[in-house]
Amino acid sequence: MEKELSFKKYEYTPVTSETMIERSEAFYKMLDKRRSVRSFSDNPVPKSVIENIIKTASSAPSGAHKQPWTFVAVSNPELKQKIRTAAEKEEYENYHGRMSDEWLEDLRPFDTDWNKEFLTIAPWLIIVFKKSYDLVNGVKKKNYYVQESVGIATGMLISAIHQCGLITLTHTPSPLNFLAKILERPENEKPYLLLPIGYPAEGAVVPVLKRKSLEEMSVFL
Ligand code: IYR
Repeated sequence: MEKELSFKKYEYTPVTSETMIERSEAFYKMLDKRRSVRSFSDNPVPKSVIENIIKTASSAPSGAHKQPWTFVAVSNPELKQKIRTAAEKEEYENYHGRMSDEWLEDLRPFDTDWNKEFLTIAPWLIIVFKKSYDLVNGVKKKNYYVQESVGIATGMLISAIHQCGLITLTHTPSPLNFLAKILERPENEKPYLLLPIGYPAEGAVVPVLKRKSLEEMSVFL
C-alpha cells in the first residue's frame, strides 16, 4: 500500500549572525552547567513538567520518523522500591566480581557503589525503552536506526531536564531486563536507560572534572 506524500511550508524564523552567536553562546553556557548528580531530594516535581520534557524528547529525529521509544515515568513509591531492590541486586554483583579491575579503577573518582538510594528518593524515574519493531495489530513493523534514534531522544530529554532547572543521572543498571518485567512492557520494548529526576539534595556534591577543549575533541577542515 503506497502512502500519499504530503508536504507543507517549513516555518522558518530568520536570525541575524549576531543573534545566532549570542544564542549559541548562551545555550552552550546553559548546558555546560549540567552535571550528573547522585544525591537527590524528595521534593515533588509537577507531573506537567515531566510530560513536557518527555514531549521534548519525543520531538527528536528518528529513522523513518518511527519514534521507536516509550518513556515510562514512575512516581509510584512501591514501583520505585521494586526497581531499587532489583537494580541493587544486579549492581551488587557488578561491583563484586562482574566488573573488571580496570573498570572499577576508572570509576573510583566518581565514588559510585552498588547502593542506589536515588531510585527511591528522586520523585520521578524515567525509564527509556527502545522498540526494535512496532506491533501493529499483532503484526511486526520494522524500525530503523533504533539505537541512534533513542540515543538522540535521550540526549534531548537530558537537556530538557537541565533546562527546566532539575537534575538527572544516566543510570545503567546491568543487565537491565528486570525493568521490562517490573514495568510490564510488551515484548517489543527493551530497556535502554534509567533516569532519576528531581532536585539536588541539600549540599549535593559532584566530582571535580574537566571537559575536553574544542581542540581536543573536534577537527575543522
Ligand atoms: N552501572 C553501574 C556502574 C557504572 C558504570 C559507569 I561506565 C559509570 O559511569 C557509572 C557507574 C552503576 O550505576 O553504578
